[in-house]
Amino acid sequence: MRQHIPIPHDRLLYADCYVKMHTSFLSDRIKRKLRGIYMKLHKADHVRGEITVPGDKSISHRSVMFGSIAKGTTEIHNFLEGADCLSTIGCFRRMGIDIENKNGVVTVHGKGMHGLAAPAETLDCGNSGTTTRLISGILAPQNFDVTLTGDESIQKRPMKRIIEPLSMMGADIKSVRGNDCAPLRICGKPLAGIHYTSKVASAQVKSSILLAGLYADGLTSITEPQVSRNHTELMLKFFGAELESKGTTVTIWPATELFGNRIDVPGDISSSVYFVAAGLILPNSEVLIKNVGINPTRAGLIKVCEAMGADLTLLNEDHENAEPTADLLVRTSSLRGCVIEGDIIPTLIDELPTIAMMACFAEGTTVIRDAAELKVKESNRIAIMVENLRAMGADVEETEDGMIIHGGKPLHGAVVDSHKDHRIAMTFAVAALAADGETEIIDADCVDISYPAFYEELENLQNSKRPESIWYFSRDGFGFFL
Ligand code: SPQ
Repeated sequence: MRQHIPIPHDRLLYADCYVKMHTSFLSDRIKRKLRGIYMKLHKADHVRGEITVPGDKSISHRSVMFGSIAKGTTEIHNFLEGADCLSTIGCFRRMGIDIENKNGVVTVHGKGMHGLAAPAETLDCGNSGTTTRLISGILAPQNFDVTLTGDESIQKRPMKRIIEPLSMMGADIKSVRGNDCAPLRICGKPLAGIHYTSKVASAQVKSSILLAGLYADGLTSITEPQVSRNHTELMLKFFGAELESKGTTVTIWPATELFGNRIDVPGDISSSVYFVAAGLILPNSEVLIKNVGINPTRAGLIKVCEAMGADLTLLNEDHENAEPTADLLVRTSSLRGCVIEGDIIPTLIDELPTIAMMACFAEGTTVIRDAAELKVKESNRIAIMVENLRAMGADVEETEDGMIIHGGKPLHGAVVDSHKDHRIAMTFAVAALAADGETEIIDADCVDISYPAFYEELENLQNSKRPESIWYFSRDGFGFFL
């Protein structure tokens, strides 16, 4: 029930505190060290409070990359200091770009489109597919040679999807082991524009081609089966590039210069999904997630929550900037199953593991299809989700391109393997709070890839107070929820 009564925001109703993690008596530093080998979680009574999730990973990567090849300074506020984005910073520093990281602001001193220097050693992209694929598009047209690699997972992820179109543009890019995976050897060459029709809706493929197209002779365009996230298009335009998006096709004109700018990175909707899920499936819960990016090419989660009957409200919507934001207010809900397929899939691809877990707590059946891309992420996210959900007692089937989840069966604690995939670890940390007994997550420290403070923040919400009133600002005026 929503009431409009003037109660100051700082008057909080204190709830009982519950400490649910075995390790809660340890300092955060020691907890982080132990996490790789030891993370046990137990059922929680609720999650309550306010949270600000870290900056968007996709936008953080792009702001460093584009800032490096732009002229002048790019100041990045709310940059995500996760391992993936730090890998991107590391790569550009090795190519002579001065990048400062002080007091939460990353400053990139760009050297222009032809200012990168040949790195003395192999570039290490760590665990980051975004770094590997986008940087390849920037490196293919340079006048130096370079080798790119990454961790065990990156060396298994498919790179043919970028090798093929970049080669069509004239690039000399090869998989060193001949298996279409990293390490990649790129010998810089002049490129020519092409029109490419991609078999997959992938922002990484699209961005790699568009970045190469910035340097190419003539127009470059790409058509995807569905529209993937458009952060590259929005940010390149903001930095002065000429692009046009029509339906599922994006065209880029060659550029002579980009210009650095200030970037305010919105909170990552892919990091918010864990708190959305926790707030919806745990009893007596209410979570306000502040300043989340709701770019329509990323916000499929909101539509699915609606279809599942979730109590999710968007507050303080801000559409002033190219990347719109809102606060997400979620409350305990009776969820129902739904079908997730087609064009919506690229807009929630990274949220699907968590949505699949949420579906276990919904009445009825949830069908996820057209999501075969999940198999080639940091892990095979279909197989791993099915394996781990089953270990916790869920009724779930693996399909060629998704999952079928029969909800309503209570979950119990189990040992679940994250396979060093950050999204799997975070999904099962939330599942653990809603399951009976104890859940142990193997290689739980992989959350550092995108959300280093995840476990502490999840724990805080279990101990947190219920915000008595939440101020909001919407198109209809001011108000607050009680
Ligand atoms: O960077 P990486 O490792 O590929 O990260 C993931 C993730 O879950 O964090 C995928 F594993 O996100 C991708 C996302 O799935 C980030 C991304 C981007 O920034 O352009 C786009 C998506 O991948 P794709 O292949 O659909 O373009």
